[in-house]
Amino acid sequence: MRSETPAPILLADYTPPAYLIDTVHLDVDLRADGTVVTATLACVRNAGTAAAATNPPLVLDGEELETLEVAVDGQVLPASAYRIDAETLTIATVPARFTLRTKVRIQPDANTQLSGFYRSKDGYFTQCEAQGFRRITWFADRPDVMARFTVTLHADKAAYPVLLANGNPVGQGDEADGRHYATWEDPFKKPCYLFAMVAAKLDVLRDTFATASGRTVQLAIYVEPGKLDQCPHAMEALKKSMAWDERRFGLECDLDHYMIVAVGDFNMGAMENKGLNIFNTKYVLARPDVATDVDFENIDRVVAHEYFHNWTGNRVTCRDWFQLSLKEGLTVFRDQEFGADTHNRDVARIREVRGLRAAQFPEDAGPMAHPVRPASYIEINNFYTATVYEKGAEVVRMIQTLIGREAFRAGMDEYFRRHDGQAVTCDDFVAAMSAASGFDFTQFMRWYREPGTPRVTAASAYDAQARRYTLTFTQANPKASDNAPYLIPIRVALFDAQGQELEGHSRTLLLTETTQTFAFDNVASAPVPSLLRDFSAPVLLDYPYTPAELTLLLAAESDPFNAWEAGQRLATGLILEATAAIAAGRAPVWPESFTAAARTLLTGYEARGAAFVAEALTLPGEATLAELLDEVNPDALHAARNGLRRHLAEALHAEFAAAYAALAPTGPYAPSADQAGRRALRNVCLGYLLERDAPAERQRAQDQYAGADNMTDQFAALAALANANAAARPAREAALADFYQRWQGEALVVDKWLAVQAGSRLPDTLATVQRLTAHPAFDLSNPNKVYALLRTFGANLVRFHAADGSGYAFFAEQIKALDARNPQVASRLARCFDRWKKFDAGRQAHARAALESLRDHPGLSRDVGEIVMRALG
Ligand code: B3K
Ligand code: ZN
Repeated sequence: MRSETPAPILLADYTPPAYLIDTVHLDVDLRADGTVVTATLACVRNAGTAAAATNPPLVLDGEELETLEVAVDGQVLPASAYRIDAETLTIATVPARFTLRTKVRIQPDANTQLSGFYRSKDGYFTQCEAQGFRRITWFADRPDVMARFTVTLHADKAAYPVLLANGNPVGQGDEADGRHYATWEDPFKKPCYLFAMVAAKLDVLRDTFATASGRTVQLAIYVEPGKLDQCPHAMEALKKSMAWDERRFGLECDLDHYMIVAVGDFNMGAMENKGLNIFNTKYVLARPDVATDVDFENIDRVVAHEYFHNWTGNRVTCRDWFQLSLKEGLTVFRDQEFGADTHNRDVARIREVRGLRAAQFPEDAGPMAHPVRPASYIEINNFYTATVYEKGAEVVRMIQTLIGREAFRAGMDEYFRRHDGQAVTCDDFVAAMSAASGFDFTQFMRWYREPGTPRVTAASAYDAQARRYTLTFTQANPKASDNAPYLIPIRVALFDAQGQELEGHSRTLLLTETTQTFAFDNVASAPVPSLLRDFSAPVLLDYPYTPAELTLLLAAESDPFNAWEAGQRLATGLILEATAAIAAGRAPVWPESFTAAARTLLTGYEARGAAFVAEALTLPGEATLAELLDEVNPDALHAARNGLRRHLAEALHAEFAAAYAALAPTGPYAPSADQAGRRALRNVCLGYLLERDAPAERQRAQDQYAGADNMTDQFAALAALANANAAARPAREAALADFYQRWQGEALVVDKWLAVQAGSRLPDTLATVQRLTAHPAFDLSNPNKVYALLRTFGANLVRFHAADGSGYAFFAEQIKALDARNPQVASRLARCFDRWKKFDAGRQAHARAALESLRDHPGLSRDVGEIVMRALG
């Protein structure tokens, strides 16, 4: 049993730092018995604080540091002059301005958490956000302490020829015993979470970028030796991002050197360290034969995201970690806009919302619900969430919707004019937007403050006599702290019965009351409303649409998001009805009108765009559907969704086959939006075709698998086979064996192989996953492998939530094993339990037992502890 629960950190408790640090000199000496870090800090009492007059003690953060020496102004302190405990170094008396020198030894080879300075295959790397810098040296590890850093690294030259840190190289040379050194100087003040250093053996791809003002930035991407041919796409993405940020926001790169280093062991996607981004290899390496269209697009987005942080996050940073969405929500919004501009805007928005509904809405409805700006946390790493990132981006998007694109741009200019070089809050960002637009955001701030997804219910009335149409909206959010209404922008258009959009009636309604009515005059007949176009606010919207109205919108709506949404609503209604039917032992019914609508989409893909049709023919996912049910019967839901797929496959067999043939590739592969859209639709067709238990369909998938010249098509065929019914078993096993054989040397492709098996709907998936944990391809110390195999399984609704609790029990054991090495990754896995209370009593009993066994596990980390505690509630 845990002896104590750590106390939460509260936003309300924020106080400015007692001491600031102007400059930092780090001398980092890599040796076989550990790395010695000598830090020289120019410290000064923070005059602006109330405590300044009281001569407060100096308290610095540190974790797992072996302290060798502490000196103030050159005088080595006796041990009695300072105090060290598990997390802090305290020096009771220091002058108002002084130089602190500390010497510590750290053990990067033993650092399995991958936070701080750690070993990976090709050398040593860092990850400091949120609180990893304290694992390197004693420091005020908080984002409102910003310092100028100079770093000298010393290491064996043959083993670690590449020595990097933030900023500009200012010196390098050889040392005795085959060693060498390099010194880097970062001209910008930064919080220590943006610190990075690398000592490794890596290959490099170089390029340059000429900025709008005519400066030249040296670009470099460092990767594991032998992988240079997988770098050009990331380099192009970087240059595209740099040009886009100049065009759209007038933001130019402020650096002489911009480096990206790819590392195979990394807890998350990538990290925006100033001038020295460190990336998970997953978001750098790509070649058509090893990366899919989605991989290529994700690389564009992540490269852009980290680059955009250079302004939104680095030049202007967060005052404290509660403000995380200040940089993350804004930067996700920026990378979304970049993706929309450079790929396909229509499909980008659809995918964003699909992602939001699959991850953020469940989070907001579950035990981890928190505001975009949380008010408290136990472990900050648990708050790098879909709410802070994706809902945060929706909040920024709403600001743009409310004031318009031009005023939004002016607001960004104002934000940088006011706050360049500062550590600020979400209020500061919104105040700049308000100053630039004159818009009053007082009510809007509720979006930052409250957890939970608002539910908006709409009703309509038509008065033929007055030719007046009215829409009445009611809003509620049971998770909020009170009943006050949100400011919700709702984009609306009206359509006539023929599917013509009524001119002059497309508006953005500003819902500010709990219940509010909006009138449309001069409306000739009762219209069909299209509500929440482009998903103008992150809400759940209920309106009593008839299937006929939805079918009309699916066919006629020019806003691609709402056309897609109409289709999703139709499918959702059918699947939920079928789920209830199956649970009650009845056979589901599939109306002909739905099949007809799907047929129209499929045969009309040239006009509507293949990428859109691929999205429209993809049914809502099980996790998203589960949120709509009070009690989830995962087997019935699974059977219902697959039943509809099977029904479409039978009814539209000829159309799927024809589209599949017509969409065959005509030229060499390129990851362009157009080609990717065609491949996506063709592979959706393949998936449906394989729903039929026919040897010819299996053969089709096998042929595609064998003949594909790119990973997108090869993997789509493998995935279709991996999910195919019992009769396809031999074909499935053969393809899986071949795939592993072929790609076992490419770590990222092996991840796909693990994931496709863990996500499979086959009934024996748990046994497969258990077996794979012992396979040489799996490695509990590599986060990508853990995410591919275990998190994919945890997201496999029907298999993870098996009625006998076997999925839960297995998972709890894996989390325990992982927690001992890497609490951040373990904690992410623990989130798979979030929605356990949505299931029946039997499943709940099993889930509770698994969660309690975690809670009672000796030595459980603060990370997993917080998740488990909230889940058990
Ligand atoms: N800022 C990093 C995330 C750091 C996560 C720390 N647990 C990546 C990003 O959002 O760009
Ligand atoms: Zn980010």
